[in-house]
Amino acid sequence: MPLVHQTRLIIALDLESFDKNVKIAKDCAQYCDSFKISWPALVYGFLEGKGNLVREVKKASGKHVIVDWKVADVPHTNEKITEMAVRMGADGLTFHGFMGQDAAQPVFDVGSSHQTDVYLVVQLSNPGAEKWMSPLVTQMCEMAKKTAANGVVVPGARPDLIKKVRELVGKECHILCPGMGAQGGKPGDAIRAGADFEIVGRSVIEAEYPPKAAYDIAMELRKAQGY
Ligand code: 3DU
Repeated sequence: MPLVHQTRLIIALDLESFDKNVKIAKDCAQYCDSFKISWPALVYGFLEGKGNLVREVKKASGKHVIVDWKVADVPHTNEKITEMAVRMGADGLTFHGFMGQDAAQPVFDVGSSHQTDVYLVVQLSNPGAEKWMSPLVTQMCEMAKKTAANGVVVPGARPDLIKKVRELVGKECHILCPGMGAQGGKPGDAIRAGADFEIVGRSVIEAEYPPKAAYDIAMELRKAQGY
């Protein structure tokens, strides 16, 4: 299933409960374009003996699901990890480019042969990433462009960086931005700076009523597009 622009919101299902993550997916599906599942959420599901959270979220919501594994290993291991994401039912997978083209290539190859989107993490949104990852931004964008990655992940509270990345990757490559809400980014600001999607976790999943929180953010994203 492709990631399409509708609400522009991606919800990060990071709760430590399989059932709660699935319930949020069901209740919030109409207000977002995709759900993102991190390592901890997926592992909690297995520890709880509940099985494959990716499939359950897809079943409950009918939405695109991204597995946020931020793959960063040697080539043959990256190939196996990507195959596992495909078998779990992922529509998208995140990975790092800093381990080089040879290690990134199997992620692209396996992903594209199964219509699973691959999203290259250009820079993480924590302050420490500035030191280690910002010197590589241009090279990471070049790699994303050369290998036709479906998208890149860029800090949402950095409009200057979003604009720079857009210039480097072009219009076809999706820009996905975490760091909105709980990490300080104001919902809508990343879209205004040229991003395609904003990723929001705690501001939705820890809200008293998650569908209302998701609806409110989706409305902010509409405003940011000038509607
Ligand atoms: O801060 P929030 O609760 O809105 O969650 C953000 C999610 O996005 C969370 O799953 C985190 O692991 C992920 N993420 C970042 O926060 C920053 C990145 O650069 C990449 C992913």
